[in-house]
Amino acid sequence: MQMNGGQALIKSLEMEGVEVIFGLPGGAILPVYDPIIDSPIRHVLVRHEQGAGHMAEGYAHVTGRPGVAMVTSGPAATNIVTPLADAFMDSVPMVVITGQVGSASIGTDAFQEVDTVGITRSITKHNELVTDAADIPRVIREAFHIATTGRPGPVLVDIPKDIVDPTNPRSAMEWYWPETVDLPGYRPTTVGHHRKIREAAELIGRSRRPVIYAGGGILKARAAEALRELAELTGIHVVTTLMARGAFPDSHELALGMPGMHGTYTAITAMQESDLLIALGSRFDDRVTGKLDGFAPDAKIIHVDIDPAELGKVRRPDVPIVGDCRLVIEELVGVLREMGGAESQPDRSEWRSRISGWQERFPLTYEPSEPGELLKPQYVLEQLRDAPTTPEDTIVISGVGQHQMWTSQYWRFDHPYTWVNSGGLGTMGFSVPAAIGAKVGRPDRTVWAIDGDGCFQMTAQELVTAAAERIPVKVAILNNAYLGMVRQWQEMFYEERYSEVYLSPDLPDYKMWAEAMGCVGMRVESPEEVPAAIEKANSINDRPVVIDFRTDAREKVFPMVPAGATNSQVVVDPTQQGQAR
Ligand SMILES: Cc1ncc(C[n+]2csc(CCOP(=O)(O)OP(=O)(O)O)c2C)c(N)n1
Repeated sequence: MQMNGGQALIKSLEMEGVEVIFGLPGGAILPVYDPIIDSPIRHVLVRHEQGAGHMAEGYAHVTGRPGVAMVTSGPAATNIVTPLADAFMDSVPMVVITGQVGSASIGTDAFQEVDTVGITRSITKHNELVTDAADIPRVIREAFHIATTGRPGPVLVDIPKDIVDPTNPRSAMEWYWPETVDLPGYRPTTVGHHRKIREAAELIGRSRRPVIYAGGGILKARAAEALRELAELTGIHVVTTLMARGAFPDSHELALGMPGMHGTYTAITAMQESDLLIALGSRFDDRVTGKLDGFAPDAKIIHVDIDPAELGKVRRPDVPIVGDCRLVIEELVGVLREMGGAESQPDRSEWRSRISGWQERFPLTYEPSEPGELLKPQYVLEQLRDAPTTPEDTIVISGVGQHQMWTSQYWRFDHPYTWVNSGGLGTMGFSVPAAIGAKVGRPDRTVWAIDGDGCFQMTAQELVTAAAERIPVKVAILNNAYLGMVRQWQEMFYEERYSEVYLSPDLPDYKMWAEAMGCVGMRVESPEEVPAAIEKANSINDRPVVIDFRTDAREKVFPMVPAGATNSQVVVDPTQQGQAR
């Protein structure tokens, strides 16, 4: 069948099962926008291309399917650079299509020309400038294959206007759909090495103080059940990194919560004192290890990752295993069972009692506000989490800053794919658009974005998109009138010299702003008002809701491992500082 390149592009997306594209048109991509009118694919028209990228990410986080964004050339392409970098750091499967100026104009500084593949080379898993309309189906097929296999990540396809423009003979092509993908040199290893898996099982059997260090790779590999089986079979406690929250239920007796700079005391300390770290789909991020020299000095390392480049990148593993986390864990469980299962595990009662001692002495804590004082952000989160109208499997999305750390700490994640967050890049402005994408992917779920007032101001305009498209997300702004996380560092490390962090609680007026964008807006100032506001927000399902919670700016996130310190130097909440460690 004869087609033009634009039609072939949309048809290729249909063939890939794409149900939604997040994007915004412009000159160079216009010919691809035209056939969308005749396609069953839904298009969500964003207000800024950064929003399109984060929506695609949010969609991918909660569905496991690749998110798709489409934008035009030049400034549109540069606007989506941040989401690409974000998705690259957090291994989020995403396909971004950018328009490009016509082939003959490339390199001439034509209107709205940028070197998109050049700019995005180091922040995409793969990117490609298509030069021939006939290549479009193959390139799209390969893009989805690369984005979703092995270590997932963003793939960018740059499309010059002439090869999609029906008025240009260069766009004419004969439609085909490649049955297979042939990419010599790209063959991710999914099955782990049997001998290494056996070595890992033996190491586990000899360890007295092991900890499972679960990372985001568990979620990417759909390995949450396998992880649980491994933990229960061996009785080994699990820490879940910021990216892995939800991969192991927080209510489980073996759950230690989040490790790292703002992790729980017990997760940090158990890793630090362990004799074996079973790192599963985790990457020894500096926010987890603290000062590397002093990190978990006595621990042997089993490191499982689908990406061979991760093994030994930061810390040399004793047992490196390249493979898909789910497949490797399942095989490891099988080997452990053969070796005698739970009965053959050593007596670790002393380790368990040390862990429970830390849990008793150093739980997460904060001082509730006195009547008449401002709200505590942790209190707001507890109320939101425990409200009878908040479903237990609510999807929670955060921005970046103190509110992100409190949300990760105080929410109780008992289900995988309920926590969406910008971990690696730490992108302010992530939460509102990511929440919109998540709600599009899971319209059956309640979706709450917990945002900071600073973050909210970066991408709030996407609530216009949400209102226009009837995507009823809920946003809780923890409005402390500051760039709170930066303020915390200035307070602790710059002698309270608060340079350029004050934002004002009232400017903008968040309630009016929300209403102007077609949302329901509310403001909450005292603890007594909190439950009713949450109940009202949970009951609204025909439009977005924004609650401006006025919170206490003096509140700091604890525990904290100061930058440059080792994890043994974790600073606990002031009320716990006298406790014996
Ligand atoms: C795009 C971007 N710019 C700057 C930063 C640096 N940064 C990290 S947290 C933070 C403050 C966030 O403030 P707010 O959204 O109000 O959240 P809070 O910390 O008060 O909860 C800043 C500026 C960043 N992470 N991302």
